[in-house]
Amino acid sequence: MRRRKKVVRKETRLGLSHGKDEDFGKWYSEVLVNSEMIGYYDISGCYIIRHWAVVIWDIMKEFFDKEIVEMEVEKCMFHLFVTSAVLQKEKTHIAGFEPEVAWVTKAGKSNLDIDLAIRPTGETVIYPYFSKWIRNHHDLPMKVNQWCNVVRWEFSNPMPFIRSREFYWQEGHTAFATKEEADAEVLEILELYRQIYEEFLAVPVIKGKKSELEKFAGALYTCSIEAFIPNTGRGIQGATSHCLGQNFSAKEFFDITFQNEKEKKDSVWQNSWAYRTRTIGVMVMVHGDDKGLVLPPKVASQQVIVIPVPYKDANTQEIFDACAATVKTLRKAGIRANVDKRDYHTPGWKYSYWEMKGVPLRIEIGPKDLTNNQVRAVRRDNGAKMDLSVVSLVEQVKELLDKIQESLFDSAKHRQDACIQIALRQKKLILAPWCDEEVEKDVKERTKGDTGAAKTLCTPFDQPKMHEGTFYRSSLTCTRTLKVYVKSDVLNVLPRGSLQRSGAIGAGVTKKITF
Ligand code: 86X
Repeated sequence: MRRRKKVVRKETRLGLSHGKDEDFGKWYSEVLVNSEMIGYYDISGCYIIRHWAVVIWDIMKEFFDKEIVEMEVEKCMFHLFVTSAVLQKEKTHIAGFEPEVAWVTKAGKSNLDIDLAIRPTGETVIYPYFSKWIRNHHDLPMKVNQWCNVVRWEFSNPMPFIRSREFYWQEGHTAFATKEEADAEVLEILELYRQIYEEFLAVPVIKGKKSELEKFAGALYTCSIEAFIPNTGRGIQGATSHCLGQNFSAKEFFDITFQNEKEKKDSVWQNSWAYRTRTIGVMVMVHGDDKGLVLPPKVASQQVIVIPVPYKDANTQEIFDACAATVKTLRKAGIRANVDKRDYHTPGWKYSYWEMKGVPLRIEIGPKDLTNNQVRAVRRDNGAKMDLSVVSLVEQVKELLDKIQESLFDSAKHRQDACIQIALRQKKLILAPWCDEEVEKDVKERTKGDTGAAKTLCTPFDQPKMHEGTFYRSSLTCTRTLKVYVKSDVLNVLPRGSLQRSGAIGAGVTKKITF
């Protein structure tokens, strides 16, 4: 592997000691801590989410809340605790999750009469009340959403935002009279999730449907959006939107029934959907660099940081006044701008500090800029420098912020597309013809190991064209012939993971694709 210099700058001591391509895991946690997004806590898998990250979360939340209000989703706040009796109601659907449930068993020194689980997800907390509140078709649709924290005591290695034992999310739970309404909502919500990733976080995603094997066991079907982390070469689930069908509303589970228009009793059709603070982690992983965070302007807590650059003989007060005026002008135009007035740090130190924190645009104001009625702007994403005239500052800054947002997305999209191949090579997303569940299981089984198994992510709704008669062959050397043949026009995207190590997936596949 390529050796790289430490990026610690001598005069500032603010750099990172791990490069992104050198040790991705260490780079990631260092960036999060140094940029003041998270703090480590004394419980493994738990992290303090600090202001710099909370603001990003709030911006996404504001967008999402507004959109779901349009869809007439109501707000709610259900309880943190579930009794084991109620949790058991979902037994068949949550089988396999039990080891992750955290319990409260004591108050002070005395044992509780009944143990209380801390919600790992809201179904069991919410659906008994759906059962009570829904009586006839006038009560439908019923749509609720809550923003809350949940606890899942995961044992695989924790990672801030990506896999933590306590995390924040929104969970939406809805009930309809018909399957058609539920189907439509699944996609509507999925589109909002795409917008959050692509338009806010500038992270390209693939929308699609999970395989039977990878869907939520309680769902009729699960749709998801999948992102890609080039450094690990792995796909990551970005958010899910499930159609639960009538699985939970059935009599033997939560018994959520209504009188339909013909006065007949019927079970409701349900959906549930969620996205979590993982979104922030994915954004950091995709855009960050060796100088630290790179924030897309739309979610950046500060979009512009103004830095005074006083010179020995220059009029310092005048420079500070110009900085304050600049911030005022920008803020008036709705741009999140601030000035770093600290007089105990050099401008150079401040540059590194705000680069670490990922602020999209830096504006420097020195004596020469005052004379020329201009400011110096420096882009965080590509380091480009330019002089902006004070006269049209707002327009130019807005335009620059839009450009940064766009080019972050474009570059991430470019990197992702370059990694989608109909081949199984190095840290790639695999776009491969789908065979059947037997093969899906086989791939997962044979690739399991420390880097995680290659599992199908989703069937993308957008399907590339494949012509009748196309033959699918692996580009790998064949060591074992699989029973793979393509039965349908369905293509799945597989993360690369450890395929290379096992090296034989898809080998010798020569059957014809039938449409
Ligand atoms: C699955 C399914 C679903 C509502 C969503 O993905 C959207 C929002 N929930 C969640 N799931 C569990 O049901 C689950 C249950 C227990 Cl008991 C657990 F410990 C962990 C779980 N993880 C996921």
